[in-house]
Amino acid sequence: MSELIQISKNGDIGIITVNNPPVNALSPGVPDGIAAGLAVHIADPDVKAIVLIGGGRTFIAGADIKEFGKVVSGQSKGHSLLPLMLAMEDSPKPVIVALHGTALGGGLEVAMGGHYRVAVPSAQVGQPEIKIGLIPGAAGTQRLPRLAGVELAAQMCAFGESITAAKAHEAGIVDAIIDGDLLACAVAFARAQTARPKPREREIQSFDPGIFEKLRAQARKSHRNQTAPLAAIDAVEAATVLPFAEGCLRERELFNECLYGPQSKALIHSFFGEREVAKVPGTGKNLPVREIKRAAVVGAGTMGGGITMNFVNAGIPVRLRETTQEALDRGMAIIRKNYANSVAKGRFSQEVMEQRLALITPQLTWDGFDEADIITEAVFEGMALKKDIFAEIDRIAKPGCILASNTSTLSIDEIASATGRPQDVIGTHYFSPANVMRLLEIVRGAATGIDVIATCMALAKTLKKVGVLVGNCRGFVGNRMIHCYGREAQFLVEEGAAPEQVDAALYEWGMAMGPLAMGDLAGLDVGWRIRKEFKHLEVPGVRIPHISDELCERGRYGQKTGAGYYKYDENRKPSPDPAVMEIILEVAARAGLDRREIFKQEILDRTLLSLANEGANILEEGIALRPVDIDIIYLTGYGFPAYRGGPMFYADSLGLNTVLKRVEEFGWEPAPLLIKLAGEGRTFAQWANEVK
Ligand code: 3H9
Repeated sequence: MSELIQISKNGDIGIITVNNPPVNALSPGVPDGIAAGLAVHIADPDVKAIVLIGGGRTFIAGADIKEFGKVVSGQSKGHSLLPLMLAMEDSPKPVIVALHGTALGGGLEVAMGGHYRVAVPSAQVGQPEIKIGLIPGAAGTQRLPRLAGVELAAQMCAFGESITAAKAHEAGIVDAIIDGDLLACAVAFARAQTARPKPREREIQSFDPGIFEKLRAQARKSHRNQTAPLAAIDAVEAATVLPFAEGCLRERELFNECLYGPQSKALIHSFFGEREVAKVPGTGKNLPVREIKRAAVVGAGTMGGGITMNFVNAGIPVRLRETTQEALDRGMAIIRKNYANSVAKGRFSQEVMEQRLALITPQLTWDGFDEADIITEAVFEGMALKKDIFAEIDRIAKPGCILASNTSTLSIDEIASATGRPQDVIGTHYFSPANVMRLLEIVRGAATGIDVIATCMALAKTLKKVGVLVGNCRGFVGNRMIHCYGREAQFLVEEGAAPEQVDAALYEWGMAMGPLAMGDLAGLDVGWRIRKEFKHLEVPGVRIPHISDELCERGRYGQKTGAGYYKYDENRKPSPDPAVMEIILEVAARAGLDRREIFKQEILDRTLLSLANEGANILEEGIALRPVDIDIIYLTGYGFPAYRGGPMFYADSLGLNTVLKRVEEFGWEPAPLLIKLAGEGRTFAQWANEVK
């Protein structure tokens, strides 16, 4: 038997244990090992029933996702799990599958091959394949409707959300919930089944309950432009019209379409990318991190309020300081309103809301800041103001306290220079709305201690954020790149496109919203303020966009003033505003531009490729650790569609030669790394593997 699988016996019950840490994925050797274990127990006359269980923290969490890339590139033939499942179901002895942790994807499919399933209350089951751009590929779409009913099965396969053991029990996926030792109880359960006829789900036929069109409409909305959810619905629908074996063939066809399509590659890149960004050279299990038990936040504006909510949501009490009672009351009222909205939507109870609010101490003083383990500054983007605050908190904070700035653009080193402890100063750049967006850019200053970095990476996890380490430069990674993207969007408008045309092109391509609408949402005045701060850095003769600043000069800051690139009604619904077109024409005339017709492809290339070109500079300067870090920043903080993998993955998928050609056509300065890689016919991903 391979070391991935152990077999043993408990009296007349044969046991097969899967041991492929950390998540017991169905890597090569695991399915064959289970099949071999099954054959041994079937051949053993003393064995009356068989239990399949996962060793360690979980049952099988699915196929080994790393293998899919090898199959697509032809390095591996891959192999079907169907023979294993048929062998389980055709076993003359009952097969009982014992579930704990997460039985996901291929894991749930293997479990459904057994005759019975038992689970501990904390177990979760699901078919999450659509999250990596696939559909269940080992009869999940055919067995689940037969076990759980068509509607629940279609929902689980189309949207990928797991369900609890209790719900699985209610739906008939799980036959018994085990309170007590899982293996001992599964063995007892198995013993009780030895004399009973074994159910064979595959012989049941499902029927269409008339839900598929509704589900398709829902999937088109919730998973805009994505192919896998619709393929999953097609496959479940096949289970209602075809016999089991033919349904499995249809499922395989649809699975392969997804596997060889571009979206699964991008989503798998995103799955591993989210985990890779957590790996920071020099940090690791052996490096002790500082304990964060109390936090303090300076500034109760939009960002400070959102940051406060993050801490208290994780059970960390916060001292929240403002300079005026009015600002403090306004900040607390917004926090209260956000929580009340969550209660109204049923996300948590009023009691939880009150508990969270009770963890916030709103105040006008520095009281208690000397007890905080981390102080986060979240005031306006002004260097002088930030330096004053850091000098003050340097005087108050206890030794070892982390001094964090939420600055989105300013130099962490300059901010740190206002303190006597630059090793404790770091940037923690949250994204608006800070209580919702998953990204946390962690900005390393020249002197920032490695344990401070490790602590903030761990803190990101505690706050349920994706922490990405970046270097210190103007705008860091995300905003430095978005500056290029926004600049091109404005240039396109100055040269002839309407704002709604630019936004529609990028929205249809998959961005959560267009760049100009995004500016309106974030507040155009934020960038305006920053540009004023950096006015001295403008290079004479280099073209800069003017529309956003012109809008701000006229009090059009975006949604918050009811007008920006669009005008907004009382429900914040945007509509094009002729007044904006007048401003655009005025700016264009002043710049001497001959407005022309602009097509969609130009909009897409100029905005999206500007991200990749600047990303290449960022990589070469070492501001981002790897191309995937840039991708994850864009997927989790900027509404870039995960099924396109992120700006660097997207550029790789177009081919860097093509990207370079376009960059040159647009008259931009190409990043040296882009020139080099395009010349060598390589990708950012290949470069990253070599410099590792
Ligand atoms: C499928 O099953 C298709 C089928 O229909 C069959 C078709 C033929 N493969 O997330 P974590 C790694 S598709 C390979 O940090 P957690 C992960 O990269 C699959 N590796 O832990 C990480 O590695 P590292 C359907 C995997 O406790 C380590 O394990 N299944 C896989 O926060 C720990 O992971 C899914 O989509 C995998 N399947 O969460 C489930 N899973 O330490 C995907 C994990 O080097 N997995 N790794 O960074 C998950 O959702 C979460 O990992 C899970 C645990 C909830 C299981």
